Formats: sequence, C-alpha cells, structure tokens
Amino acid sequence: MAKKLNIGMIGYGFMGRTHSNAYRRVTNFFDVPYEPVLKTICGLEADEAKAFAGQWGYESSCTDWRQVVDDKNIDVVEICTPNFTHAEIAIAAAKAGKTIICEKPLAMNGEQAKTMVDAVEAAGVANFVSFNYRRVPAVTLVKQLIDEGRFGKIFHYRANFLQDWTISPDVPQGGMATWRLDIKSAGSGVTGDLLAHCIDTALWHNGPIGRVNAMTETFVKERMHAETGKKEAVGIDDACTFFCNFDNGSMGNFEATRYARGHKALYTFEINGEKASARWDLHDLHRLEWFDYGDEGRLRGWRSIHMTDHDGGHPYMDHWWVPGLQIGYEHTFVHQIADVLTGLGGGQHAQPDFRAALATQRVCDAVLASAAKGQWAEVVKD
Ligand code: SOE
Repeated sequence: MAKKLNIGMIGYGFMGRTHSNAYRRVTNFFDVPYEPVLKTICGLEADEAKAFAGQWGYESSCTDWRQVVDDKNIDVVEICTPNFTHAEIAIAAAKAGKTIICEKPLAMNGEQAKTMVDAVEAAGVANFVSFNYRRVPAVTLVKQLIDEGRFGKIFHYRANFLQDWTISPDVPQGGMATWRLDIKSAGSGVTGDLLAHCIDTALWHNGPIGRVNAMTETFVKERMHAETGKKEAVGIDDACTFFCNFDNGSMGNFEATRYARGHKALYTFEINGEKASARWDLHDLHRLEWFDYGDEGRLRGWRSIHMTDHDGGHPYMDHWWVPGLQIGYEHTFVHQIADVLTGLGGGQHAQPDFRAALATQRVCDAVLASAAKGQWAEVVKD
C-alpha cells in the first residue's frame, strides 16, 4: 500500500484547479510511491473555499494560509496564489519542514527568489516549481533528442508565447481575476507570466543564457483597478521581445505579448541544429515537427510526429490510452505530480526545483533591466 501524503492547497483559482485535478488522477494512471490525500484547501473567500472543497474532495477548507503551514498533518504545501504571496508562504513552509510545490514564476524577482532558495536549502525540504510545459510529451522528447546529440551543434533557439486577452482598455487590473495585470501582484507582465515558461524550457533544453537585449511595451497606460475602482497607471509589460546568447554559442530569440489578436495561448518554439531541427506548437501540443538532415535525400523533409505512440517510446504516453489517442494540457500537471511523487519516494527529485526556477527569474530580471536601459544586460548566475 502506498504511503499517504497529506496535501494543503493554497489558492483555488485556475492553478488550484489544475493541481487538484492532477492529484485526483495521478494514482489512476501512474504507479507512484505515495497516495495524495486532499486535506485542506485554503482561499480568500470562506464560502468559495468550502464549495471548492466539496467539488474537488478536500476534507476541509480555511481562509488563512498560516493554518495550512502550521498544520502538523500537512506534508505538502501547494502554493497556487498570485506571485506576490509566494515568498512569504514558501519561506514559512520551509521553516515548518514541508515539501513545497510552487506555481510559476517562483517570485516577483531574482532577489526574492534567492531568499526562497536559501530558505528551502537551509531547511533541507523538497521543493518544486510548476513549469508544466516541460512535461508535454513532445517537449520532453525534444530534451531527450538534444541529450542524445541528435541536433549536433545548436545554432538557434526561438520561442514565442502569444495571447490577445488584454487588448481592450476596459479590462481592469488587480483583483482576483486580473491580478496578472497589476505590477504589485505580478511583479512583471508577460515577462514573468509567459516568457518565464519559454525561458524555463529553453534553459532546460539548451543550457544557460549569458546576456540579453530586450524591449518591452505597455500599450494601455492606465486601467481601472478592480480593488480601488480608480484608474491607475499600468506598471506591467504588455509585450516583450528579446534576443540573447546562450553559453553554448547559440543565439536565442524570444517574444511574448497579450496583444496578438487571434492567438489565445500560442506557445511555440523552434530549434535549429547542425544535424536536425524541431518545432512545436502548444495549440497542437501532441505533434512534434522534426527535420533530420541524416535522412535519405529523396525522402528528406519535415515530418509531423503524432506523439501518441508509446510502443515508439513517446514520453509518458504508456500511462494513457492506446496509440493514436492524444492527451492535452491538464495531463502535463498529472505528469509533474507523478514525477514529484516518484522523486519523494527515493528517486531523483523532480525538476525544476527552486534553484532552477531562480535561474529563470534571473533571465527575466536581465530582460526587464535591458529593456529599461535600452542596452545589453548580463544574466546573474548564482
Ligand atoms: C496567463 O494567461 C496564463 O494563464 C499563464 O499564467 C499560464 O502560466 C499559461 O500557461 C497560460 O496563460
């Protein structure tokens, strides 16, 4: 019988749902060493927390995150709250000896992220940051192909994350639904929210970034604040584009915006190496486009691999349906919980941990500093 692991979830918004869903499904599909028990859900509004507990099967609900952190019965503290709250909760949870799973981005900025790394490392607690796209099977396969040397030397890494949900100036900033637009809650705009995903994946795939050159734009300068009801200056970046040097000699090119009309969550990347290229698109996440220069000339060309063939070794797919039947967004959260539980059971701790997420945060900081100054910025290496 798998040992029980008591989960205290803080935050019942979008991410609280994705993580709760993952806990409910993981033991049905993965043979993991722990059985997660949904103990407590914590959120701002008592009646909403209670309703969430009923809907997702939590044993209790509360409105004070300290209750979760102080609860001796809780093994894992899950932080699914807005960015400005991550550090305080994580540091308290580390002191209380909890395993911590935190939503991305880890913190408001690199300095704050460093205090979180120091806290978990001093306490010796397991820690993990939810950059879920690493665990899309196609994205994981790309990592395997890079590690096998199939690309040869990598020349280019380019990634985009395009959305269009904040074009209207009537979208407010702040509050429960639109805290991502409020600099005080989010720390930054698309850089921390969207580019952080691209950067995390890129660092994992292609290694450290040395320096960056960026520009940002805030298209709507003032928005009504959902909490004060008043028009306030917008402090976040609505769009950001940067180019960079990776330490391995390759060039990087990244762009994120919430003003790309027609695109909802178009995360794409393309990698060009000496021997092969690959490209991937979140809107078609179960496909990997692959070009292998080693193919016989007459048949050489881009191929589109349907990532559902576990006989062929597609990552994670042997846990799901039969070959040919695809999976989607929510499964990436199931995969990461499965990997975290396996790591806690004595395997290798799942990545990215807080230290890896700090590296992403440092790139974000350099991007924002470069855009502010209009010049190259070096990435801090811890
Ligand atoms: C923002 O719209 C958002 O929900 C991000 O916060 C997520 O991290 C991303 O996966 C989808 O877009």
